[in-house]
Amino acid sequence: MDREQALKIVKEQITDHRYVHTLGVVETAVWLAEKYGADVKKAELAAIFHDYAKFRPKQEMAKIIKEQQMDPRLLSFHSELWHAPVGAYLVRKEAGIEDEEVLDAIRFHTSGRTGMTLLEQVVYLADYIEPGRHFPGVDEVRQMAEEDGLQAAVIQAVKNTIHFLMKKNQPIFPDTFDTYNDLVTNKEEQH
Ligand code: DGI
Ligand code: FE
Ligand code: FE
Repeated sequence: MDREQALKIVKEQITDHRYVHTLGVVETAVWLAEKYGADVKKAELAAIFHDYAKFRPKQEMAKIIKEQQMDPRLLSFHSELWHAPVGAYLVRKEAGIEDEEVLDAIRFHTSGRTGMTLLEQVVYLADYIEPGRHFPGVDEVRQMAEEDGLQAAVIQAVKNTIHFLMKKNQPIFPDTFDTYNDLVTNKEEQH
């Protein structure tokens, strides 16, 4: 599927504000993919579709999580986490995207996971640092993405997310902690 076709499909699913965010993620994901040697076309496609399910009713998402036997723990955590795995499912079903690497980058764009691929890290980080994001710490992560390597920047982004959630007394989804532990543990081995 080409870029224009994909953007047209996504535009119908999300608000104008979220569409502008999506364009920012696309631009950033392409830049990161080029810089760090990920597949640029896959990064572009995953970025275009990453928030596809963001505005689906919670009930519909919960039903899909149960019926498709996704991680049942999702249902006891914040519904903000649901649009990522549900998005991967719906993007295959409704937009016909079959590439497993692209679907995994969508599936894990909110929580991350252990053993994140280069492509998954690119999309995760692009979502965090796209130009429309304005929150404390984002400039530091942007600079790290420029200078310190992909993995160092992803670690900082996960760390900030955990801090942010803890400050709000929100529970942390286990995959989010697992992502942090895994990346910190493997820091020396990967680049
Ligand atoms: O969809 P976006 O807003 O572009 O970004 P996202 O997919 O990274 O979702 C961010 C939201 O997900 C944000 O409100 C925080 C929430 N979130 C991320 N990780 C966790 C989480 N919420 C909980 N409760 N636990 C997590 O581990
Ligand atoms: Fe998202
Ligand atoms: Fe997003």
